[in-house]
Amino acid sequence: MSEPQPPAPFRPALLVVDVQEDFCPPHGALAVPDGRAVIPPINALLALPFAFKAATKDHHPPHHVSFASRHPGAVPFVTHTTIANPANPAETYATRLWPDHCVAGTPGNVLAAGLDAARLERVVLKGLDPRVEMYSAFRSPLRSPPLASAVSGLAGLLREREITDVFVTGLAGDYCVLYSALDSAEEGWRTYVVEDAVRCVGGAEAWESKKQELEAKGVKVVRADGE
Ligand code: VGL
Ligand code: ZN
Repeated sequence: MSEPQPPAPFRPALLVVDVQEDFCPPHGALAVPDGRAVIPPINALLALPFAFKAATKDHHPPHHVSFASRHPGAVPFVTHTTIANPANPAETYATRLWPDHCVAGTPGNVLAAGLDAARLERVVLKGLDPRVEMYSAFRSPLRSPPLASAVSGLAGLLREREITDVFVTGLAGDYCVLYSALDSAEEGWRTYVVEDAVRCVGGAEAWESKKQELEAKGVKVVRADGE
């Protein structure tokens, strides 16, 4: 007879990605369709006993490389540009350009009104380096070598707290939520996206294809509303 095994550890973290005024209608500079609808389900999750609850904020300096206004002739939402790794110009990354958004110190940068922020243990900032795009809550897509300024410290916080499972919510499902969840899974955490607590820049249609990409890479898509 083998010894009874202790239960597998389950120490879940809740990650609230970029639920900021600039990503919310009606006035946000980069308002995600129906973006404010993520707030009630996220608040319900924030009331649960997760081992760690953290939010991220997109936190850009003025003239960030992802702003169309930085690139002569570029049109927000339409033009793409190629960004090179400042530490290795051979590594490049193509990215969509946006309206100026989430600039540090502006009203659009703050966590959205009504989000139960008092329950958050940490707010992790990302996108601070004016030279690099950073959708993921963990790091810039430019990785060879990774720039110190483009690694958020989130992975270390999750490891310190011995997190086993990461539940990702927030905005936008087709950008920062997507890349945060993919990096979380790649780092080895069991990773879930709570789909009723997510909205996409490209609306419901965009979510269907991103969902397939997530599931293909081992991320589970779940719901908080039990539907
Ligand atoms: C995001 C576009 C630009 C996001 C951030 O939080 O999904 N999207 N910056
Ligand atoms: Zn941004």
